Amino acid sequence: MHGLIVIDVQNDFCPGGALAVPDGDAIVPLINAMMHDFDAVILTQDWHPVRHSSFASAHSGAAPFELIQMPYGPQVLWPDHCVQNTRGAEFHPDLVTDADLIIRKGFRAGIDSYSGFFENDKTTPTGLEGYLRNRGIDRLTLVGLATDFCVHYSAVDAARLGFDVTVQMNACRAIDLDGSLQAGIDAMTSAGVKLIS
Ligand code: VGL
Ligand code: ZN
Repeated sequence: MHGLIVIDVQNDFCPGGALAVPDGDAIVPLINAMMHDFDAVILTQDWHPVRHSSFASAHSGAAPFELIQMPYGPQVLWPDHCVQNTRGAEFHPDLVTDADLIIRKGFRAGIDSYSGFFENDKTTPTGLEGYLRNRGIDRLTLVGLATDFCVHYSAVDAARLGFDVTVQMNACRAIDLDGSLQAGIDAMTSAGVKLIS
């Protein structure tokens, strides 16, 4: 069984949003068209409380895109984005959202969650693995935003968990912060993730 995981195609990651990924909205028609080819479609939704610890605004003297040390490891500080129940956290209005499952992540104030599988401590599960296994899904294709953060971390975790993972790069867009796109590509390749276009 083959699942499509659509990562964080939300207003704040699209042009005009708080953490806009260049050309982020361009992938929406592609993703909608792909949905028919899978046994299951899962959407992830970045879903932060106000003053989330990944927001630069929650740390005095810090600026967006700085790297800090959190108890669970290094963390990039972001502009406030995908705040629960705001328009920025909603899916792009053109994205087809009649998915099998919508999984929210990053909802705990003290810890971020790039991956759809584990929070950034790399140990706290979101429950997605259990859902997929319970549905008999063993192959995954990942698309969405951003290639170098949430797609990258989700793909690496999925591969480590033993899923057969492909990232369709033409249906992803990157933030590309200090070489993060190349680093993400290298990490995904090393983890055995297939990158296709
Ligand atoms: C993401 C940074 C912060 C992403 C989410 O979806 O890639 N990036 N939160
Ligand atoms: Zn976030």
